[in-house]
Amino acid sequence: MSNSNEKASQIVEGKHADNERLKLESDYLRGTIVDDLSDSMTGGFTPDNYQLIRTHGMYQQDDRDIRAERQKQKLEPLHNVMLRARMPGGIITPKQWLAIDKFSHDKTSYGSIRLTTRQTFQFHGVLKPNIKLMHQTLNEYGIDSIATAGDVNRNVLCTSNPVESELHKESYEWAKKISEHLLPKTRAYAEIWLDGEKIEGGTEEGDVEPILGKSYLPRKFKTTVVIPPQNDIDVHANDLNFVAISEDGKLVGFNVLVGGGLAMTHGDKSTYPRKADDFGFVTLENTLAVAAAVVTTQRDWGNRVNRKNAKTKYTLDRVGVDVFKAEVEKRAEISFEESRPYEFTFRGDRFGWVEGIDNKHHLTLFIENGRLLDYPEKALKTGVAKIAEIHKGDFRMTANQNLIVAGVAEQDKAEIERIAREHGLINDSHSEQRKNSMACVAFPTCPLAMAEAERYIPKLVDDVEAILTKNGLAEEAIILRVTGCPNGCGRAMLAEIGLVGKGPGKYNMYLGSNLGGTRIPKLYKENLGEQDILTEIDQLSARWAADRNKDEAFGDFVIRAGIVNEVKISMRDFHDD
Ligand code: SRM
Ligand code: SF4
Repeated sequence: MSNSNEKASQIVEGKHADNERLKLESDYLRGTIVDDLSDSMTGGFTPDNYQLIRTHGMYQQDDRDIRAERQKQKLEPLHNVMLRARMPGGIITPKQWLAIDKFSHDKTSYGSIRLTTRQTFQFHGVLKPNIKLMHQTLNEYGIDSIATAGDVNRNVLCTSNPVESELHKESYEWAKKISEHLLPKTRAYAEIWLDGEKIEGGTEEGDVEPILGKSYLPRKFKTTVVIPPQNDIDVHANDLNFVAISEDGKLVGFNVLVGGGLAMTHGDKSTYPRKADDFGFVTLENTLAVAAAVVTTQRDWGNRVNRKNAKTKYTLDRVGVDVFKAEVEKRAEISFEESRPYEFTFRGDRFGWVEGIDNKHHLTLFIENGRLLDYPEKALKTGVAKIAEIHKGDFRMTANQNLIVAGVAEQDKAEIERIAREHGLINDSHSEQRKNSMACVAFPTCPLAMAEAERYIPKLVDDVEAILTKNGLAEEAIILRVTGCPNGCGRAMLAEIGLVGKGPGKYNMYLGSNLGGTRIPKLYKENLGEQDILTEIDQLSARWAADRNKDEAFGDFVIRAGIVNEVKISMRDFHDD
């Protein structure tokens, strides 16, 4: 650890945000959640517990489509919770899938499963009387939701399709190890949801939570393991990334990237999306120590006064990358070696069948916005459940909200494909544009949504497809992402065209990320309505078609053509005019 003088200079002085009080007073994330559960007068939780249940993987929500109507009837909002599971690397077995399929059907108000941009699933609309049952059902099938939200290290991502090679398998094992290592150690989750025996919290900081501490982290923290050249998990959205480096097909260690993050607040220039910085290479035996050192440095130096500037990306810009890195080396008792060469060239999923080195087959299904539901014309959710009934391998949720049916034997391929086609899970008419488009959840469940996203993008993509075809670009695709507010859950801040919700039907348009996801886009126009967006995309894509260099991607073109300036250093360039 650093000496106290050095440490003091890195700490932001001032009155701590209220979340700090509630974490500290929570007795290691217990709060009074148990009392709230037995209060049948309300469907919701008291304000402190409203925050604390996040660390157990739940958010209190209500259906915004019916909020005004209930208010008119003098009813409280129809409170329910959204659950987000912990699934490092996104792997789920058919047995587990069938259990979550049944629960979502029987016990949630929307009846859907939502695959997220962080390789897991969410249930929306679970009423209070079903919450404990939900955790117990998941637990029976080996699933939990510990630390998938709140000021902790979240679900650890890993590049999808891990059985494709030994390297994938090893990397996935590391994602699990890192997840376990950084997980809260408190028994609060087991006690509250699984009726585990009550264990007294430690008396001194560190007894119970040696890595996270009694006040946990200043803000959410996100970690990945990524296997270049694929950057499907979008490293630059994450606080801590381990880039797999191999020699002769064997994993030898990781390049460590620290300080990525995409959120901002409209009108607040102290907030911005930022790329992660390269700290250097570490060998496998030092990986967990480095993970803990980055987390504890952010724990001790992160801004606990202003939550808007509390993430690791701001800590790095405040104290300096070199100072932060030196502290990590000191705490982990290592010296980073020079980074090993690698390149990210793509981020999309590889749809259809691919064959692994183990002679097994893997089928990637495109799930629009990750929403698995039985629509009148296509029973997507039933289709996946039917596959789960006969599938002998496993499923992998991707960070692009898609689903891989993994580890299929040659003789089972035809039947799985038949079921998938019959239920609309394979649709050969889906364009490259649709497969490269993504949106966050937004309305009606997200309380922070300013504009539609998931419900808007299918029609937007229809229109963009028509525009591209008109401009002679039918075979091309632009990475297009929509988020309902500037928090950036659909990762619009790493899109070639990113639309960020500003108000109902209004979006800011950002341009200029690249195919590898290593460039932050720049604001192009503000407050565009849906028709303005199409007009802009029409004009921009026509210019791209006419003036592009051979094979030049849209995001590279808009920068070369001077349509927007390149964002090299976010703190300096993102908000300049
Ligand atoms: Fe997110 C908050 C949904 C990925 C940045 N996010 C929310 C909440 C929980 C709203 C809330 O706080 O009440 C949204 C719930 C909507 C709903 O009804 O389901 C929500 N975020 C999502 C998901 C489901 C979007 C999706 O369509 O898949 C993703 C769940 C991931 C998971 O499984 O853990 C999701 N969120 C992201 C990402 C993308 C990523 O991590 O790759 C980001 C940007 C990256 C980053 O963190 O910088 C992201 N979400 C946020 C933020 C802004 C954080 C910040 O730094 O300020 C918030 C709001 C907050 O934390 O205050 C937020
Ligand atoms: Fe909600 Fe905003 Fe995240 Fe979309 S980006 S899910 S609107 S918080």
